[in-house]
Amino acid sequence: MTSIYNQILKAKANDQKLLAILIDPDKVVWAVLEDLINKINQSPATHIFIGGSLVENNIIDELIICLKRKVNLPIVLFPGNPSQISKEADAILFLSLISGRNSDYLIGHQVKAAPILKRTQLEIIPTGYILIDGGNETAVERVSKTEPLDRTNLELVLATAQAGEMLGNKLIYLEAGSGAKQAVPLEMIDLISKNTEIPLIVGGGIVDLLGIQNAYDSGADLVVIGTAFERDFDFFERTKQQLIEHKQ
Ligand code: 1GP
Repeated sequence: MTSIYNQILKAKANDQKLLAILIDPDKVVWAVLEDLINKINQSPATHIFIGGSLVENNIIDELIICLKRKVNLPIVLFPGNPSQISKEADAILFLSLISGRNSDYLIGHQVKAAPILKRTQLEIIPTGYILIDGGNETAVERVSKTEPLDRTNLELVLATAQAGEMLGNKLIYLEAGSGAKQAVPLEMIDLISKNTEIPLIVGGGIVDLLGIQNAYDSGADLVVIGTAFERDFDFFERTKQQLIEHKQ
């Protein structure tokens, strides 16, 4: 079986853009799970990401088992901490919060996670995770107790992404934070994508298909949509018209 990372590399090489729907297990309303699954199946999503900054309940395994029964997309963990590891998923973004200087999120949680991951078959994808100021305090900032990078300091963000690549990360994730007021600036996406080789994930505060398209056009290889889809399962349908009008 081709690994998920190899599929991402192949998509990048062929300029096929990818889209992940992020599901926060804490926010799943089980009564509407069928509806959620149907809408995912009708959406352009290529991946499902599972995770959240807190995830206080213990339902990740159950949720993934339910999703796998009915959705034929790779399920990738996007964990806030080692308690969010599930052997039921296909892969894990093994994140290092390289924009911050909190050692727990740079190496501490990873040390705790390593022996747990060794007992699973999960594909491990080392990911340099960079938090950018999105105009409001987001859960990542609060929970990780790290400062996001200034959205106007392109030089620092680029150096951080390049250091992440040199450290051997296989992906860079530019994150404005879930529910960010402002998404990652397009010029930042453009700069990082042109000056790093590894695939670029962009997420946080993207609220319509036009935002997704703009991120792709600027160089994002994979865009993550969380809040907008969580609030409205018809998100993709609803914003399609707007995109069509924009393109005319
Ligand atoms: C958060 O990048 C993701 O980690 C998605 O953000 O919830 O704002 O879409 P949103």
